[in-house]
Amino acid sequence: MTQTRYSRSRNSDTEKENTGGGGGAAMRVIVPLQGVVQGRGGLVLGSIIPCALFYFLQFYLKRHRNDLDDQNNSNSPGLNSTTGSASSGKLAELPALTRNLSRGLPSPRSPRGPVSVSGRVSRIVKGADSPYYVGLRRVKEDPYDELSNPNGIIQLGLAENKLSLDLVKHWLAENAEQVILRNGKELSISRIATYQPFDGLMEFKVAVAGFMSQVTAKAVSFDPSQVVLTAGATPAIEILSFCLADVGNAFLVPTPCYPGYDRDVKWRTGVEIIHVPCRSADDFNLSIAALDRAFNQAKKRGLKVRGIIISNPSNPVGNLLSRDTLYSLLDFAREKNIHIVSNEILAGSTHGNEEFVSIAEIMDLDDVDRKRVHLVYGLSKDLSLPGFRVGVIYSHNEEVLAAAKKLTRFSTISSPTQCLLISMLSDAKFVQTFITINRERLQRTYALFVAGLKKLGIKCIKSSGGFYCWADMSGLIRSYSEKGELELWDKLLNIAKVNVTPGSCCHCIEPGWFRFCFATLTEKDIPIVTDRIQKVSETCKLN
Ligand SMILES: *[C@@H]1O[C@H](CO)[C@@H](O)[C@H](O)[C@H]1NC(C)=O
Ligand SMILES: *[C@@H]1O[C@H](CO)[C@@H](O)[C@H](O)[C@H]1NC(C)=O
Ligand SMILES: *[C@@H]1O[C@H](CO)[C@@H](O)[C@H](O)[C@H]1NC(C)=O
Ligand SMILES: CC(=O)N[C@H]1CO[C@H](CO)[C@@H](O)[C@@H]1O
Repeated sequence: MTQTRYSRSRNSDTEKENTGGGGGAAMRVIVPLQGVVQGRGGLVLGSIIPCALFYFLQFYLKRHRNDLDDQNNSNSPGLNSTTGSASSGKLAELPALTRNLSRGLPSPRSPRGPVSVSGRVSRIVKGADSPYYVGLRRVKEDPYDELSNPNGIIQLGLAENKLSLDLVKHWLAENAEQVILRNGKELSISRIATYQPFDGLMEFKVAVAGFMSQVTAKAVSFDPSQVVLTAGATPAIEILSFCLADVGNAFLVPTPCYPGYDRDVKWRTGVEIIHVPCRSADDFNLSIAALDRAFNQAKKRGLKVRGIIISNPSNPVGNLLSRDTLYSLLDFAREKNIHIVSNEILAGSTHGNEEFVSIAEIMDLDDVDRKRVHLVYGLSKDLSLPGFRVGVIYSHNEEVLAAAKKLTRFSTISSPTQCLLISMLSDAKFVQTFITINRERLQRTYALFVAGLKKLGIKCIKSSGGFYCWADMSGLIRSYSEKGELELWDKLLNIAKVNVTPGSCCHCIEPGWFRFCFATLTEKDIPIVTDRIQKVSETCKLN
């Protein structure tokens, strides 16, 4: 079975090579020959033309072979087609032989120059130089540890929740072995070692949908049949941008935004992002007027806007979208006939007194517009399991769901992971305890951290959800510009040894804002962080 499949896919690969590029010539020769075999077409079509074509093909290849041997052969115009048809077409045995011989001979040719990779690759590699990624790398090289590396860098740049890892660890210690190895009494090898649906086991979808309802305080009942599971929220966002927009189309993204959208939305899909600035004067609240302006400007530039991507609770600011704002947003999307992607990965990590409203709740009330609203979720934040790679697409758009299911072939969650988490999420007592305790801890750490910054004269926007303080440090920058902001970031990283995310990485247009992720800290760490920041802030004030 496996072998048949393997050889079949090999064949189809070969077919692809043949039809693409230089192989086309050989294919065109073969097609008239079929006419003879099938009794269609006359003698001329069937044999003379192909023979003539075949002859000229060989003649052409030989000529170019000789030319190439004489000349510099890198990037010479004839090279691509020569290589293509000689290596792929079965008819071109003769040129292939010649090549083999000439290659065997030692020749004093100049080297062919560096091997080149795709243009996409260089764009991606350059992207890794943003301060967001530089900071993360620096922490990896020199991570702070109270005992073994007290002068190391403290991580405040990564949106990871370590406050409640002990709860997860405890559950795993008690249950993991039982679940994986002896599901019931016997080892369920057929469930974990064989192919399973790529978009997730139905039982896991049921468990995840139940968890999503629980974090929204049962305000929404999520339907497991509208769920597609992915290996983390990153592919969920990518799949949605792939499904909703074509190359060169754009999404509106209110800023400051999650620094990873540039990667998730753009890299592989070729989709663009239009940033829509929110302002400190509005507490960085979403403004429909600003969205409207951005939409119209894009239209003038000939860019097709296919949707808007929001984060709720917002990352990095931590504010929640009110019910009214969600209705206005839906009106806006309806008027412009675009989609809404709502990233609600922090839905269960709210820690203020404000009510969190999922867009799914609004969507439930309106049958017509369900098809334009898509939700992204995951277990990386709300269950502190980023290493398990569980992401969710929730949509009522059947076309999007059908395509997304096919695309999960590239980002499937492993079966052992799913089996383990089915058990964890079905443990109602654990889930309830986790959500409650985790919220309390987030609330406490947030309050302590904000108070610590306040003592240094650094103010944060009021946050009700997520792991971040969005702090105004514009009073500490030397020039009111991105340059000034990055100078301060550099001092914080290299002198204070704390890694934070500068606002420019979140595409904030006002310089001097920084994202501090406090959920990576223990209570003991907080005074250490504020002491370190204070030293830098004093030198800034002196200058
Ligand atoms: C081959 O390349 C070298 C250096 O790249 C150049 O100096 C020379 O003129 C080239 N010869 C031909 C025939 O193109
Ligand atoms: C040959 O390949 C190079 C690099 O991939 C490309 O720029 C060039 O257009 C190709 N030439 C032909 C004749 O296909
Ligand atoms: C921002 O939105 C929140 C929640 O809707 C609201 O309480 C607050 O007053 C708004 N801030 C400004 C400056 O409009
Ligand atoms: C016919 C011929 O020369 N074949 C050679 C092709 O190249 C391989 C590997 O370099 C040789 O092993 C063959 O002898």
